[in-house]
Amino acid sequence: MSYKKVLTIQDISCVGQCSLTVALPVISACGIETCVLPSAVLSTHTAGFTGYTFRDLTEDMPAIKDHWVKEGIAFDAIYTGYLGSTKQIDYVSDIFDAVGKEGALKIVDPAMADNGKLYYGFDDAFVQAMKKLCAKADYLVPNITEACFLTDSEYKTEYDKAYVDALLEKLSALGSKNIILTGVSYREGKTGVVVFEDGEYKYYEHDKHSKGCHGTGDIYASAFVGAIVRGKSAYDAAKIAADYVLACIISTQEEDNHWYGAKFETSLGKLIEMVNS
Ligand code: PXL
Repeated sequence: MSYKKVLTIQDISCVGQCSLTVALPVISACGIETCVLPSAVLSTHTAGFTGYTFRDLTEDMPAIKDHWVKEGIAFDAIYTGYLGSTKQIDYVSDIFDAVGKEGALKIVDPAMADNGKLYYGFDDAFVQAMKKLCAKADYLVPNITEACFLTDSEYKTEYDKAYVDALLEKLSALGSKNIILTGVSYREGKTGVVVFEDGEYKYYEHDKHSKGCHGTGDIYASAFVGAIVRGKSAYDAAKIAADYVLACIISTQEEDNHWYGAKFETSLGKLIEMVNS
């Protein structure tokens, strides 16, 4: 197996099982060197906690990049998650160009919305900037809500295949090469992911657990990155990530008050097995 080096750019939420505290262990568990560029440090994530601290690291980003360029440091893949401002999106775009090896994979999780709403602190200017970053993505990993914001489409909780196909067409018109659309549910009790690769759609459906958990989008994207960088096809990586997230949700549901994140740690063994098989 060739040893790969990935850079992931997102915040550190010190407590809350999301962003870098998920990406670092999950991608490392896949046997990949995982380097980080923290975009901000928060005491907790912003979904459900109040009064959290927020240390913005935007102005550190170009200096960190310049140092890496000087040292000749480059990455096989770059994966971006939650970013705190439109300026950070511009910096990330430069980082893609400056420290990606020839043919480096760019994976963009446009982490900014869920359940029909933007996360606290995001606005239309951020959505417009994120559209531009999507153009650089080899793999774009949005949920349905993010897909709607990125394509100026109406958010629906009930829809058919024609609605999903239209979202995918519009997302690919933004310039993303391949799209993994998560949380696509066509019938009661089931959900799944659509993989749109080289103009072809494939759907992977699995059981839906009624109590959703916060942070599953970050777990999904991190596991997808781990599997795709280890050489799996987009469909296999999307399936591995879906099966892993489902295992995380099931173990989290055993406890009533674990509302702020999913217990991704206890299923890492299963992820490692799937990535190595
Ligand atoms: O899980 C996405 C995420 C990441 N980072 C921070 C967040 C959220 C979602 O709310 O608040 C700080």
